[in-house]
Parts: sequence; structure tokens; C-alpha cells
Amino acid sequence: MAITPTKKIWMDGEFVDWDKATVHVLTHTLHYGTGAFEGIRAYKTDKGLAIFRLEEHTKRLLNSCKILGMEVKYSLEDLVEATKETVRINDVPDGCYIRPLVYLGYGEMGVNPQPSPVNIAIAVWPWGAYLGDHGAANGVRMKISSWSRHSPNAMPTASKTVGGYVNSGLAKVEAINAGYDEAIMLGVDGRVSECTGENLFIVRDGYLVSPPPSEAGALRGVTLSSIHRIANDLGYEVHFESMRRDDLYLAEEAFLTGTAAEVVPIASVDDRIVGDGSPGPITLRVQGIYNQAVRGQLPQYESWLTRV
Ligand code: PPE
Repeated sequence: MAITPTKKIWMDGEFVDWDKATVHVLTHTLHYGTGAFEGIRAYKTDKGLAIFRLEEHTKRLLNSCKILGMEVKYSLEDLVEATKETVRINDVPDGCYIRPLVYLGYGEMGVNPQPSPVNIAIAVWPWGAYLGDHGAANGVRMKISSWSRHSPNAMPTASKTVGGYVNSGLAKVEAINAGYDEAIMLGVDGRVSECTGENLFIVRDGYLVSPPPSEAGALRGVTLSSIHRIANDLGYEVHFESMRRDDLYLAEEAFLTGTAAEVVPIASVDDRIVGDGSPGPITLRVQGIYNQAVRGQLPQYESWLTRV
């Protein structure tokens, strides 16, 4: 997905022109993958731009760094402020995607990440529907990947680790090349984990089911937790249960959740049609509420928004 440049990128406390926001080719993270990132969205609301669940995302960024043993010299409050400032300074009236990145900079080579400087950048740009407008409206075609999700003892799955996305990239390419929209990955034990950049839910017997994040080696999604709350508020039970691929094949409804993707119905899994192939009623209800909540249209979810 092509990037539309904005004006400035925050780099270690300073705003740098978009075109000048570059790093040396011997930047440690570029070679060895130790780094962490976040994906956040700011939406247009009646009262100006609002960032969705900024604190939760920033906290997860710091937690990712903690897991990787990277010491960040900025506090949660500093990074929250820097993110707001970056959105403010760039001209994005219709909202934007926000990408904070903590990376190991230039100065040391060799696998040991410890001696390298810890740098941070925050960039924003307008980003449309991650899996396409057609997918968000009509559902996407999923393929179970032949690539397993990381085993949590090989790669910490609670951290949004830069290098961890090689696994996602392999699965994504395999799915796209086979004619699908997105991949679902199973853990090494064959249980359903998550998608390349999204969590997933199914509907079974009228309640929502999602794999338990730690056990399934899935990221603890901020969108997932938002959907959990929205579903409960609508009167639907949410269960975290491990599932196998046949649970996906037999789901009454299924959808995926992520900051970039938002809430996207799943039309089929390995060519088995989910439900009648069109977005199910529960999926449409939670998707509708989510789309309103992020845009500040529902007072009960106002605490999720940070006005900029
Ligand atoms: N699992 C993975 C592996 C993942 O990368 C994401 C977010 C999620 C689940 C959902 O988490 P949350 O956004 O907190 O609900 N993926 C980000 C990266 C997308 C990209 O291509 O880059 C995102 O959605 O911002």
C-alpha cells in the first residue's frame, strides 16, 4: 500500500522533514530485526481529530521494548505527547495512521543488541481500508497458511517485534499468490493463532469466540479488546477458547480485527463459505458500533479517544 507523505516525522525529540527522515544503512535493526513498533489510528470526529486508544498502544510499545530488553529514554507521557504533537503538526484533517517505531541505531554491529543506541521515530500518513473497501464491506477470502505462527519460545508473540513480521510477510505472500486476501496462521501445535496483522473472532452458537492470546501466540490486540467490550455491551458473550481449523470452517460468522484493518468480515476460509458468504448480523453490528466509536459518535466510548 503506497504511502502518502506528510510533512514531518518525530525523531528522538525533533521534527524532521519527511524526506530527510533517513537512517544509516548500518542501522542495527535493519540487519538483525530487534525493534518494536505500533500501529495506531486517528479519526476525524465532530470535535476535530481524535486518536483511538493512544495510551493502550503506547503502553504496548513500551511493553514490547521491555520484552526485547530495549531501554527507552522516554516515558509513557512523553510518547503520548509526542504522538499528539506529530498528528497536530501534520496536515491530516481526515485522520491518519500513526507508526511509532523503536529501533536500534547506528554505531555497533554484531548480533548483541545491547550496545546499540535506542532510537524512536513517529510517523503519520493517511491510510485507507487496509484490506480494501470491498473486503471491509463484503468480506475477505482467507487461506490457512502453511507457515506456522511463531512458537512463543522462539519469538515473543506479545511484542510487536520488527523481525517477527518476516513470519507474517511469508504467510501474506503465500495467501496473495494463491489468490486469497489474507492468511490465518496456526501455531506449531495446530491451534488457530491470528492473521498476519489482525486477530480473529468466530461466532458459534450465537456467542463470539477468539483464541486465547498467550496460549495461541497471538498479539493482545487493542481492537480485539475494544470488540470484546462492544460485544458485551450489545449483550453477546465473548469466550477465549482454543480452536482448530475445522472450527473456522464451521463458524456461523467470522471476522478479523486490527488497527489498520479495523473490523473486516471473513467471507470464506480455504474456500469453505462462512455462513451464507455475506457478513453476518453480529459481525455487522460490532463493525458498525466500532466504526462509530472510533469517530467519537458514541458517548459511552469517549474515554477511548484522545483529542489532539
Ligand atoms: N496481530 C498482529 C500480528 C498484528 O500485527 C496486529 C496489528 C494485530 C494482531 C491487531 O492488533 P491491534 O491493532 O492492537 O488491534 N497490526 C498492525 C500492523 C499492520 C501493518 O501492516 O503494519 C496494525 O494493524 O496497525
